[in-house]
Amino acid sequence: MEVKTKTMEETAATKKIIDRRQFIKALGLGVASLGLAPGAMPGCLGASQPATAGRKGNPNIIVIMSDDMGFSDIGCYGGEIHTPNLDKLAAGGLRFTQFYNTARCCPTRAALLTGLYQHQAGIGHMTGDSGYDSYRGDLGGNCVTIAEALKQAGYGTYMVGKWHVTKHTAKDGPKDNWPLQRGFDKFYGTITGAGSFYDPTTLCRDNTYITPENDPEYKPEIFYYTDAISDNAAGFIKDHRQHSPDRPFFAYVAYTAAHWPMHALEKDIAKYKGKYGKGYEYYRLQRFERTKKMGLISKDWRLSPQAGDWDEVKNKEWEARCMEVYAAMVESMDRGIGRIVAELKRQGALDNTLILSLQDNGGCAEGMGRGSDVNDKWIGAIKDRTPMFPDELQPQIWPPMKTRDGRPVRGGPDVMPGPADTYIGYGRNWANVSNTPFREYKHWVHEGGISTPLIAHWPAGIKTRGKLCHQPGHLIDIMATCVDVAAAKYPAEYNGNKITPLEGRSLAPAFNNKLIEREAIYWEHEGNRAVRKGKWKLVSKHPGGWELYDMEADRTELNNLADANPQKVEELKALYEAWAERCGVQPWPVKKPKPQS
Ligand SMILES: [Ca+2]
Repeated sequence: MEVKTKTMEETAATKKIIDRRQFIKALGLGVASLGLAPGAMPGCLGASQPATAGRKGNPNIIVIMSDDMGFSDIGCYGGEIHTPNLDKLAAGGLRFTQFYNTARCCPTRAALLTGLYQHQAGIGHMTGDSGYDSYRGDLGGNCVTIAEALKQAGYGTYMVGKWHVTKHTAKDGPKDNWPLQRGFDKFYGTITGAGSFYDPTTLCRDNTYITPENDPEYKPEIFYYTDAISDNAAGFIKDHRQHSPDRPFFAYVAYTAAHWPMHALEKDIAKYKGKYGKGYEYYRLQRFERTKKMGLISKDWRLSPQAGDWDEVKNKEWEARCMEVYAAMVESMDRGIGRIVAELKRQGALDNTLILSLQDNGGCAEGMGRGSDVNDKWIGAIKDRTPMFPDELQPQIWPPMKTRDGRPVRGGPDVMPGPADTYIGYGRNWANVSNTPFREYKHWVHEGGISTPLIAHWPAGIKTRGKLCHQPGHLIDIMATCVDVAAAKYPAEYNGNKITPLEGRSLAPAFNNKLIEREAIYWEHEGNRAVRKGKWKLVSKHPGGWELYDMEADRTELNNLADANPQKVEELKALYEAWAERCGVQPWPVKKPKPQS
């Protein structure tokens, strides 16, 4: 029997929503009456309807994030990869052209989940502890996650996929910073940052480590992590409807596609066979032209320098195969997103669900598994080649490791990527294609490292179809947006801890053709630094000096104006330094503090 009694939290949340509506009504300020004429704000084209038009109740919110993908990979951002489901969300929603992440997995997740810059949230670098509160490698007690904030407003909260914001991954270690202890009602996914798609290490349901073979709740014919994420996300949304039909939900779906290793099912790779034989430059030029034509970038910007010469690639079949598998990984994810959307449609909930889809950093130039000597180290290290027991956890993030049926995992240019016994990255030159038209990669804070698509789809809240928003935004805005549209409260105190004030700005005004007011956006990762204020960006690649770019004239960062405009350099540098001091950024490489005597 369905339990109809509302919890105290729900009742309080409902009261707050009613209070807020009555307040708005009393002021005669229906959000509609605040609407500007279309195009009134040059930053955001075409949105003409209020964010709350036609809404009944607060929306469900789904944040979908993928891993290690470039600005122009998906179809609706100029890519040749088949992503019909994301394209459909874009066609029915709003695409941001200048949305930013932090250039790396852990800091992006920390900033997204908390609405703070990553250093403020305790993840100044990755999950190592450098001895400072801003570099604990663990979410701090001074921040709340979106789940913790929305739970207070009566939301069901679910997480599926990659967590990667805690240093504690031991089976019996502390779990204070695992999803269930940070506000999520249910969790299916991985605690750490990478692994085999056929046997992900730290695979977990709620607080318990599991394997692809011993999970009674998910028994697919073939285990493939991307499918597992999609299916479990759709399952949580289905269960939520069944058990809590009167409450909205928040779901955070963090795919590991298309992070290395290049792992995809053969039937999906087959579709791309021979598709990348024309080499890097051909696809970069195609993407460059399409992104211009689609209005995602200015026609005046020049294309960033080409990495890699296809004519000089020795093993073209292998090199092309790396990108074929990458494309298959992205398409598998897109198909899974289609299954999540189908579940919302089945419930009649798509209309009042805000879906935000983005990427955690730019295309990845790391050379994982690409050396011709990797197998010398990998294969011989696997002495025990017996199959693993169903309950036996995969201990390895990367090789040396074995498959569940006991085969050593291999790499290098003699091994075609895709199957479970391979572990290979797609390399710098394809990452350069992924990041078209921008410079640099994951790790760096030039535009190629930090630029991500952001699709916002919410029929009841965003009435324009297929428009572009050119206002800059950053991950820290996701929490602010969630709190705003959910009529939740970002707390000043939580669990007895004082909470650092929210850094981000709600994106909801952009849904309504209004300006998102902010002073500046900041980046620091591994000594790579940047600040963006209006059209100006000051950026430095560690250990180099400052470069200054006019992002309206030159977002591909090819014309350094630092010498021509030293005054602007000084102004932005002062802003950056004040921010770095305020957020606890340490000089790179971070040196552990001296012990107190
Ligand atoms: Ca990543």
